[in-house]
Amino acid sequence: MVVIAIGNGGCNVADSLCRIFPSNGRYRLVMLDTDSEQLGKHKAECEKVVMAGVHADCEAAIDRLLAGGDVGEVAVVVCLGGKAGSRLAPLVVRKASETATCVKCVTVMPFAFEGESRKARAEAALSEIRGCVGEVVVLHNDSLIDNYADCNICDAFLQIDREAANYVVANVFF
Ligand SMILES: Nc1nc2c(ncn2[C@@H]2O[C@H](COP(=O)(O)OP(=O)(O)OP(=O)(O)O)[C@@H](O)[C@H]2O)c(=O)[nH]1
Ligand SMILES: [Mg+2]
Repeated sequence: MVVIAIGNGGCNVADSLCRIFPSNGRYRLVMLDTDSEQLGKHKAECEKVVMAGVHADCEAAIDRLLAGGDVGEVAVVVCLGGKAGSRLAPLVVRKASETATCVKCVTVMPFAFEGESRKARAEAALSEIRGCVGEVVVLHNDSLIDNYADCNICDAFLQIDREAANYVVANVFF
């Protein structure tokens, strides 16, 4: 099983995943982002790949990632609405669906307060992802945060990342 976390939010969820369900050889974790500085800050021990802006370079990097014989199952984790995740996740699921035995995707949709353009970017990416993968879990930050209204924003994000990571464990591994 390869878990590919994409964009800063997706990689934050993957950090939580590693805390609640450490790899211990059960899965290979790869983090992808266009932002090398952010990528360097994630605590999980894993492969980290900085994706270049040019489309063809990204495709080549994803091919390298998925090369090497039987990739088996691939799970993609991404928070949609930002530029990196919304651009790269559809690309990754399309490439993975050509080579992997099974591809699953766990997505988190942006808060309504982030505005229409983020929402539109997230929805466009989600519909591309749905075009390539049968199993797509869609979580909503607006619903995830409901239980943490009293927390400060950092604590609330940690909690919702953990909740999203629990969905990854439940839907991807079990
Ligand atoms: N649950 C959760 N959602 C997040 C987190 N960080 C960001 N988000 C959400 O995910 C959306 C995308 O943000 P990022 O993941 O930071 O964006 P990105 O894919 O890195 O893209 P750019 O930085 O714009 O290139 C945001 O609009 C938020 O709704 C996080 O740590 N947890
Ligand atoms: Mg980013």
